[in-house]
Amino acid sequence: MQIVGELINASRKKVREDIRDKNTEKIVQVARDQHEAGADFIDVNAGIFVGKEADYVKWLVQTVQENVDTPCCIDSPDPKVIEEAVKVHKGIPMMNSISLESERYENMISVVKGTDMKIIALCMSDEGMPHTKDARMKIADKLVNGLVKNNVDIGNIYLDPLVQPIGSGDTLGMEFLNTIETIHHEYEGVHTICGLSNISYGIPKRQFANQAFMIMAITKGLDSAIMNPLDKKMMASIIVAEMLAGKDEFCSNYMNAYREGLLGD
Ligand code: THG
Repeated sequence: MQIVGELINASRKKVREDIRDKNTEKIVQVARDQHEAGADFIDVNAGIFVGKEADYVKWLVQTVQENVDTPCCIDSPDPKVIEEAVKVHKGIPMMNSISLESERYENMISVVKGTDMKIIALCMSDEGMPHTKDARMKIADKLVNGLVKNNVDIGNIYLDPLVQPIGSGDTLGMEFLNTIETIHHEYEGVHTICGLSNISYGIPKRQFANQAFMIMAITKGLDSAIMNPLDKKMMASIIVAEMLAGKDEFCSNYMNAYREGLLGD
């Protein structure tokens, strides 16, 4: 599982002020904690600062990269913000995200075409957020074809079918999971990713639901996630589920995690 640490996001009350005040020490700590917990990318999102988003995102990219050896996942719906942040990013970033919404699509394509960036592509169009597997797959097909046509390597595409709260419809969990399975069946080499915690929005014991949903998604082939890497039970759930799904040769990750005390009591 490729893990994108989600904690540097201005929608979180805990870091909002640290971003607004450009508190280097606090931001570096959140980046370092996530890196040490196993994050492969550090998501940076300053979307709530309208008009100042590009300035904050650039500062976040530079602050993270000057102190932690991890690429960033630049999280913004605004192509200009992504373009500016990519310019200050060292090495290969992940960009979050393109979608099939026409204006966003056209502008994002010109930022990513022919590059080596890892690209999150949301299954969303001008008609809004799809609820079924079939509606998602129609969008996924156009996104994959469009990106490949613009010289993006298939292995750099991360399709995000978009998780929706189970409380708003009892079919939404399985429609999402079946989309993950079909994507891996149809497009060999494409990655899947999601912000998983949306599944539990509005219900109690959210972590419990998030962990169960992660395990279910791993059985369908989910190979990346935007999540909180400091959630130890979630990290342990991923390790055991990947072993059981046949993604851990000789159970070596599992045994290493056990020896390091990462599987809990
Ligand atoms: N797909 C993609 N990108 C995404 C998302 C997605 N980026 C943003 C988001 N969804 C994933 N990131 C976060 C970051 C923090 C939190 C949730 C998702 C979080 N939420 C608390 C909660 O929900 O209770 C609120 C915390 C607070 O208010 O302080 O921590 O789906 N491609």
